[in-house]
Amino acid sequence: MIFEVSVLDRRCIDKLVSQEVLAVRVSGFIPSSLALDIAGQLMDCGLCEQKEDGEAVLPGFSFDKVHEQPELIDRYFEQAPACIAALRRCCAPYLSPVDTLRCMLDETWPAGSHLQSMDGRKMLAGLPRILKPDMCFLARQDVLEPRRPRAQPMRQLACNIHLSVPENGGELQIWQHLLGDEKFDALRDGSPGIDPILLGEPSVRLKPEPGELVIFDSRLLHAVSPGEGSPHMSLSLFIGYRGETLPLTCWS
Ligand SMILES: O=C(O)CCC(=O)C(=O)O
Ligand SMILES: [Fe+2]
Repeated sequence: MIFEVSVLDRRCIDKLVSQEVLAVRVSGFIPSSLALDIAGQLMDCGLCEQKEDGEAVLPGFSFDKVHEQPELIDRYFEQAPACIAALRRCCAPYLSPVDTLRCMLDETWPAGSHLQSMDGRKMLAGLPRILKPDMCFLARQDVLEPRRPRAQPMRQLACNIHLSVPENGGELQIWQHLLGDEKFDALRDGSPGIDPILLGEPSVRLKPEPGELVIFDSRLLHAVSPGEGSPHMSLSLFIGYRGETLPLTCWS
């Protein structure tokens, strides 16, 4: 169910897209002390203001927001380069772990990996997320493709580089379900996601460590349980997979 490694390699992608595993854990993707330092810097840099839904936004926001509010599309693309630069600035003198991940994906995947563009414009990749104690992510499925009829068929993987984790709770839960829109909307009943209580036992439950990279198929229902103690901070992005001989792409 879970593939555990200490170095990212192509098997991590292969096993997820073939559904041999439901989650990949790359422990020590960055050293835990570095993860905690970067978490502190992101808190202090003043750019990480926290939204209601837990998304901490540098100048940018995730493309999901554009689906909800299509009038934001130009702003998304205008802010993308500034957002990538702001994350780099907040991590300095360290490298942004998102840049390290983007490089390693290119090195490990035979056809390479690059930043996703859409209609000739580069997307952003790498958004900090802060879940304060007691906040959770209700169960959701993240799917870019059906809302993009012209897009090539694609599998979407969620990547989270965990920086700081709560002492208790803050577990990622994954259910092996793909709900249709109607069923999903009925179960969420007006809230942004489904209450995990309604879904029964998840197939995967894992508690990330600082510095760990966790990757999973974002189309599967997933949630993060509320934490106690330190805030849960991570850097998140998606990987698009379109086949063995095609490049991977990254965006947030
Ligand atoms: O923090 C996590 O592990 C999950 C975040 C999430 O929902 C996602 O990356 O799509
Ligand atoms: Fe998600």
